[in-house]
Amino acid sequence: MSTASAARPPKRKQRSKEIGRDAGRAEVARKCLYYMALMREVEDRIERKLYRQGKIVGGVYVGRGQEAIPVGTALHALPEDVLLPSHRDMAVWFIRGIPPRRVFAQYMGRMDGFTRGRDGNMHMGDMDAGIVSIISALAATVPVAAGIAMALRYQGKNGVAFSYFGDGATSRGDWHEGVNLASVQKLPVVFVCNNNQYAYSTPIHAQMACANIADRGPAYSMPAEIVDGNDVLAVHEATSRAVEHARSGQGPYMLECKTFRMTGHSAHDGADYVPAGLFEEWARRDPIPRLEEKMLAEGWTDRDALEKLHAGIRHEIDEAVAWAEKSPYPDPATLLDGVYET
Ligand SMILES: Cc1ncc(C[n+]2csc(CCOP(=O)(O)OP(=O)(O)O)c2C)c(N)n1
Ligand SMILES: [Mg+2]
Repeated sequence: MSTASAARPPKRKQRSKEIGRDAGRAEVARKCLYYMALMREVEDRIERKLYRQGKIVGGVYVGRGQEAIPVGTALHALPEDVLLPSHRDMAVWFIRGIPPRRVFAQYMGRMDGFTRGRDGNMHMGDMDAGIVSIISALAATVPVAAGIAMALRYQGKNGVAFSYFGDGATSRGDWHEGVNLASVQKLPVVFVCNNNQYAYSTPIHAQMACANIADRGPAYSMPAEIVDGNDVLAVHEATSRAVEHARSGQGPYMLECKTFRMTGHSAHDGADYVPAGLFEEWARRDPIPRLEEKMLAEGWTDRDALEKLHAGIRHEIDEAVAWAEKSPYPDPATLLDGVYET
């Protein structure tokens, strides 16, 4: 485009198209902010309040600082898609319509949790919402995602499987088997890696010899894209490419979302092995204030609306916790029901 034509004001039709596009981006940003802030609030309550009050019956692993990854990806999922979130992807549940109160009931071991009090943390799924339960052994869900994608194809559905995992999981054998199967069969899988640079206390350079997780993609002839995992709009945009590729029959696609775990591995881990200054450095890239700044700069929101949004979420979560605390514990006599085949 020449400088002269760039300086000319856009024609009316073009201008209204641009306004429409901007309104669309503003709407995506608002949805992203809501789900990221909701995930942060739910996990803060679990990790920093209920756990310390002794009300959580199992371990707690959160995605503080990584919210942009489940949010930016799962917002692209269609009803026929199946998602296999990992242990730092809580927003996936909310985006699929699961109310936070059920998640609180799950973590407190109550009957209204997904496992009816048989498990006290995130080993939960809901096939009605297209969410497969986490398998505790790292990477074990990756071949399952390939199998689900194969089943979707056999059934003549146009669904995509979303397979989530961390950097450490990519050094497990089953990760490679699952990715290989998806690749050779050209299965509709979007692989989403949260590269938070640590697997528990092991920094990534002590865990793998490649510089990037995406470097593993060419071994499987699979496109693999590196994304700023703290920029939710970038994750959202990259996911649209990944989903389009997978849904149109071209096979799997991997997104390596670079991020940082802004807390210990779990609620009982003080993370004193993380070099000084890294938490502060990554706090400055926190995806939530970062999106808020962007929205303010673009004129998509104002400070008042942001304050209302957070107050609304805090209120929603107060009610959800109160509801879950009223849910009963299971009757001890029934604890083995539905756990083993009798
Ligand atoms: C096969 C296996 N080994 C060890 C563990 C214990 N464990 C649970 S999470 C975790 C760290 C995983 O690191 P990564 O895959 O990078 O995910 P992140 O927790 O950083 O999101 C470990 C070692 C496990 N669940 N499964
Ligand atoms: Mg990790």
